[in-house]
Amino acid sequence: MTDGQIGINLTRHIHEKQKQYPEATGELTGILNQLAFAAKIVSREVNKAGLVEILGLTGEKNIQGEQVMKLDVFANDVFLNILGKSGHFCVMASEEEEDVIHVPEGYKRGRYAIALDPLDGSSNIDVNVNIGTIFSIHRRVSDGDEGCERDIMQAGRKLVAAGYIVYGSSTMLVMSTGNGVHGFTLDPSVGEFLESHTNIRIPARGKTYSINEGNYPYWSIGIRKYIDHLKEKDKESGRPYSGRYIGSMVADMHRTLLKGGIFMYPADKKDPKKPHGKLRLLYECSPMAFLCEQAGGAASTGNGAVLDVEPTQLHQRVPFFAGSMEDVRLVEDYIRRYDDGD
Ligand code: P6P
Repeated sequence: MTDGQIGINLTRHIHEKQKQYPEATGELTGILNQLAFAAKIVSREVNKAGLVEILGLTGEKNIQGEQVMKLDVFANDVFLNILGKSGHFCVMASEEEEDVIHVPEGYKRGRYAIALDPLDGSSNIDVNVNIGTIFSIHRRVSDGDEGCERDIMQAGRKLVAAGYIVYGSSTMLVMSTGNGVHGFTLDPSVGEFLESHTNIRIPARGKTYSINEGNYPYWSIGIRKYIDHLKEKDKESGRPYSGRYIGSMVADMHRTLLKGGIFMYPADKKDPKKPHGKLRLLYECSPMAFLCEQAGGAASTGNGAVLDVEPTQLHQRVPFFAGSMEDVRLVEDYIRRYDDGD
């Protein structure tokens, strides 16, 4: 971009895209702008977290039983307040809240429902590792005054929009409304998200794998054999792959979207309370799967597409394998060959 030439901001990008899709409503523009507004506020706090007391733990635990960092609480409050009063949503869901959240009294109930992980990877906050917000947006399906859980509990295949904000060396919003995946980088000097990554495409095959190897003893045979396969030397197929694991899903998935490879959180036998792995379907796996497929990649539970899973519980977890199409297909083959019937 030459000096003086202002990049396309989020609003203009969505407006341009909507020209191609007359059925799209102007409402998506409003929704994404509200998300961007909340993201700017959270970004400001995340970027100064190292300087102020906000880093401390609240001493409370969220419904997942995880220690809640103060920024978690702050991000949850900011997003739910701004989105709840935006007039776009009939109901909301958050990783930090046990039940769905209704729109405050006196505010319009809108035509959409949103599920959020307000600050994913928060255990990394105090070591200055990238963290992020993940969101998924469905059209309302219920009727009557209040929205309800049914509006949130829809298969990812029906998503209207999804994306994440990654708070790192820069703050980026990466999203899709079903017309490809696009990235916008926050320019703090003008307070705008400017288009920086147009039509992100995941390479068909990658060179890295991303998984918590500490869980190796608890994986199925198929997963262990697949990971062992990636470590074998084979020049022709570009193996051994390099391992890259940050432990913050948004950061690991951001790298996978841009560079290719495969990110995995399989089911494991480590915690009987989490037989399907650690990642949640509605506000982690579904939105990331939507982005992967929109970018030409794939996202699987190991036995089928994540986007085809019909949700049964608000905070349900699913095994997750996502990234380059060929890499995801290969891990599915290993699961079919060694684990089917498990
Ligand atoms: P583990 C962060 O707590 C998170 O939910 C994801 O962001 C991340 O991918 C995963 O958990 C890391 O889990 O068990 O490897 O520490």
